[in-house]
Amino acid sequence: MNSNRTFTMLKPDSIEQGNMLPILNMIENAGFKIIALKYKRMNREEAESFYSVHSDKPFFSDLVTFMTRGPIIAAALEKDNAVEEFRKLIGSTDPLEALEGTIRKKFAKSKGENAVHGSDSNENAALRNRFSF
Ligand code: FUP
Repeated sequence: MNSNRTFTMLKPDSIEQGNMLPILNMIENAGFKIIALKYKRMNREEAESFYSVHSDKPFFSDLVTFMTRGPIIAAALEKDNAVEEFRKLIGSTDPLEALEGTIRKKFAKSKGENAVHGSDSNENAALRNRFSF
């Protein structure tokens, strides 16, 4: 199904490095409408639950520590075929593999601290609860 909504988080590294406005600009310039936005700090329980699909991976503990070390921006975005279009805009998980013009190419420092999250499926129902959108 081609959903017209997706979900993003600007991760703690983006906020720490003063990149939140440039990244939100890139998102808007790519034609996404920001229809909900929240600035918040996740606690460990929330981060563990958000990334529960990775709970058996060796990087899980570092990932949770990173995602809880400072505030994030969570946002719901709207555009035709939003999930796929936004994955293109953010680029590969590893910034070394991300294409020119993508958010991760420009702002991500490593595979772990990679600036932004973008849904890879339609997470909207669950997210409405998690972020009170
Ligand atoms: P993505 O969908 O591109 O955010 O990537 P994944 O769902 O595969 O991974 C989620 C997060 O786990 C990444 F954003 C960062 C972290 N991760 C690592 O730290 N190391 C890895 O090798 C893979 C992922």
